[in-house]
Amino acid sequence: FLSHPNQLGVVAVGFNGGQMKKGVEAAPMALIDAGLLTQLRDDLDYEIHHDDIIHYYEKDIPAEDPDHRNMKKPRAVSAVTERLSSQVYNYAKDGKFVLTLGGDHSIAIGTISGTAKAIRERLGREMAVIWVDAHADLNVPEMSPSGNIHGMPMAFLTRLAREDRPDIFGWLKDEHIVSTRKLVYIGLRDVDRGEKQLLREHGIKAFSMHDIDRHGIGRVVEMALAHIGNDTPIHLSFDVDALDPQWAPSTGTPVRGGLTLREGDFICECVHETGNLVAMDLVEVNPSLESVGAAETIRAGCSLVRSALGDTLL
Ligand code: 5AB
Ligand code: MN
Ligand code: MN
Ligand code: MN
Repeated sequence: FLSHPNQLGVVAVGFNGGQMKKGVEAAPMALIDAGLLTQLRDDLDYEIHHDDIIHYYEKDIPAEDPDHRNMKKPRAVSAVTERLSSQVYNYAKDGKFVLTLGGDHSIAIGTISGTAKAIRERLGREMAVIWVDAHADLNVPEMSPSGNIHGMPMAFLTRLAREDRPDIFGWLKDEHIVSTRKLVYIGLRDVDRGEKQLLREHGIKAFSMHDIDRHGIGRVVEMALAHIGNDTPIHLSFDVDALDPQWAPSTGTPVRGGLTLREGDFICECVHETGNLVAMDLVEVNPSLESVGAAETIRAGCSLVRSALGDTLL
């Protein structure tokens, strides 16, 4: 599905407004300083397209941003993700792979809407999303326990949540939307009541840590990919908190009992092997939390991205 499989558009998003903890905006810089892009170029032979800017979107962030429908900083998140959506779209419409380094997970509203639109226009197809996370990030604003938008992106992207105000996600149009049938979760273990109900009601495919314990990661990934079908473009959105805090302690909402780094890498490798991956997000790395674990979390993040881009041994 890529016209230029070895060309990589990179967007570095230093945004933290989808949640309350400072530090996640420093992740793209930390990942790049750790050598991620150099590795992708020198070891995996990608041609990197990057403006060499970490985008903080200062100009897009309004001074006044009162809560709306229980959402915190709704105008800031909306404005930033709207800009990000067109940045991602511009790479994806050329048939380049798009790698986005976050940032908190609210930025997926921008990345996924951008690729979904480009894939529709370029290929006339609906894209699938594989969401690897401890959380479902499917809260409709009114039912969110925190009001933090990083817990809501999939609700807006599937239209389970809707808002018509143009300055608060009203810019999301039909071409940006992902079908609940084309969404698959892996790694869930901390899902809110309302989210569980939505998963059931809409028959959304979800593989929890329980499923992984029962079937093993190999079988779970096989079932996830079978659900999507083998001729569908895939956007992989990877929240580093899917990994167990043992491998990724430096993240805003850690939950014990998660994936090993090897299981995370394995998911990425298998998705790469389909040949259908068109975009990836790596989000929620927060280098300022758990100073001891920051380097390890960054290394884990780099490993996941390399795996998704084809770094297999043989
Ligand atoms: B993350 C929680 N469900 O809505 C909420 O890290 C946590 O992007 C959301 O997955 C975690 O606040 C968002 C309790
Ligand atoms: Mn999460
Ligand atoms: Mn998340
Ligand atoms: Mn988190």
